[in-house]
Amino acid sequence: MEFYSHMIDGEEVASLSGATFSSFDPHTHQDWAEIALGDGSDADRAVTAARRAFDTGPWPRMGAAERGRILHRLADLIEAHADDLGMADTRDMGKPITQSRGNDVPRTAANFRFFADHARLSTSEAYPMDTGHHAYTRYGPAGVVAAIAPWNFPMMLESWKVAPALAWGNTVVLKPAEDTPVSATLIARLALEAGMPPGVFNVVHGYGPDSAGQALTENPAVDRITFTGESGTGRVIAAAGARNLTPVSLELGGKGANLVFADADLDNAVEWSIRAVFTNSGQVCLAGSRLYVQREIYDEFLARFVAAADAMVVGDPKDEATQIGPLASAEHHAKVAGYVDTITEQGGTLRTGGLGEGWTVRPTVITGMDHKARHAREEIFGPVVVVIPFSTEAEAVELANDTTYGLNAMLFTENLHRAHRVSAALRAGTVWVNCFFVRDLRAPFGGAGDSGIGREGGTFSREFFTEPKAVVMQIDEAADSR
Ligand code: TXE
Repeated sequence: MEFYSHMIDGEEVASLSGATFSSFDPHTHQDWAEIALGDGSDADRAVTAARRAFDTGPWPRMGAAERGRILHRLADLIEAHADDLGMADTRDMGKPITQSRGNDVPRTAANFRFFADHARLSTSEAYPMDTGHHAYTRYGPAGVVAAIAPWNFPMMLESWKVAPALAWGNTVVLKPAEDTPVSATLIARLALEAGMPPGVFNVVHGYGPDSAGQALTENPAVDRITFTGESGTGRVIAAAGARNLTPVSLELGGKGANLVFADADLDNAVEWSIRAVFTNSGQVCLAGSRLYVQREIYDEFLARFVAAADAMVVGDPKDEATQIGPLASAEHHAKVAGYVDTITEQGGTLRTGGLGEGWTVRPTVITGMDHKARHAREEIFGPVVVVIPFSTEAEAVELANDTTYGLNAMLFTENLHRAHRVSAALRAGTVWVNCFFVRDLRAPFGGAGDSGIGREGGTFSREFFTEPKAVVMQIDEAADSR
């Protein structure tokens, strides 16, 4: 088994305690990598390195163009190592290789490229004053950023945090999820190779509570905490941030509503609705796991949807033909299996799917269930969808908004007016019309309610990862100094 250590101050180091843990392959059910198990002392060591690199090192001072060149070199290296990186996430969490290598690797590289260019090309506001003064905004780096990541899109979600933080001149300590540690160490190695100075991008491995994750959120030398994960964990992290008055950005769970209107292009609606809920075996905060279909087309849509779900290939995630791999861990499989086992008890009918071999769950379609049932309200985070009919547009919007989450929604219609009207009425951070998962990295990303606090992406990331400063200058000597 290969050993993957922390990356602290440009060095691959073991934990101070010498402790390790294993990463488990959810398809083979075997340990496949040994990882340094960090605790508070390792997290503190990484924060000290990041602090020093920020306070005295070249990174915050070299300017966005030079940082951008290094980040583009890192993106080149990520693309060149697509096979290793893709396989690391596939072995760590069971994501089909075509998705990790074919989607997550290019999107990781794209995150570094986008934020490198965004920081370099960014403008700031000027405020001409009629008092003989001139004011403008300077966006300086915030300092040391703690990034705490989940396991469902390991390298992609890590880069979504790390790339803007670095592009704006911050230094970073990343704690990847304990289920998916390997790709973070691989990318930290590539960052050094790309020319990033030591201490700028640190990785510390470990668990959350009473471990490296919690220590990062409590360290007063951390200036920003960015977290993606479960809503309950987000509350704990927000409370830790509040104690030090450290700003937090939280991207939490979701229970995406997908509204299919009778005037939709059915082929398109079926294709995207399948992707919306079964991509990454449903382990997606954005999953369209509540599917509301207008009564006029309900039977026809359902028949096509079930047939498409049935046709999906479930199996070994290393096989190029596989569309659905195992769920990420034994614990997570047990959670999802708990929902599958209680479909009838909750008043539902299983139309297709159910538990598969090993830790797989076949694309599972439920009908007949009330909108208030647990399966239709709670984030299952597996390939499980509840299909519910609706009659009117107003009813569809009411059902969609009847949730504590507010991350995203999808709607399918060929009626332009309806598309805009319903998009405006939905309580969600992102609304996709006639598509799913398409991202413009300039657009805000995040959610309302239990789905989080704040937005990231483009200037929204700039707001979070910088400390904006107002500079007011007297430009007219005779200025009235009111
Ligand atoms: O998430 P956690 P878990 C949902 C999904 C899943 C459930 C639990 O439903 O079944 O959450 O998954 C770190 N201080 N999502 O347990 O606990 C932890 O080490 C600091 C939705 O994996 O939120 C890991 O790095 N850090 C989600 C990260 O937080 C802490 C994606 C996520 O772990 C911490 C993943 C603490 N006190 C799961 N506690 C989404 N929104 O996409 C934990 N961590």
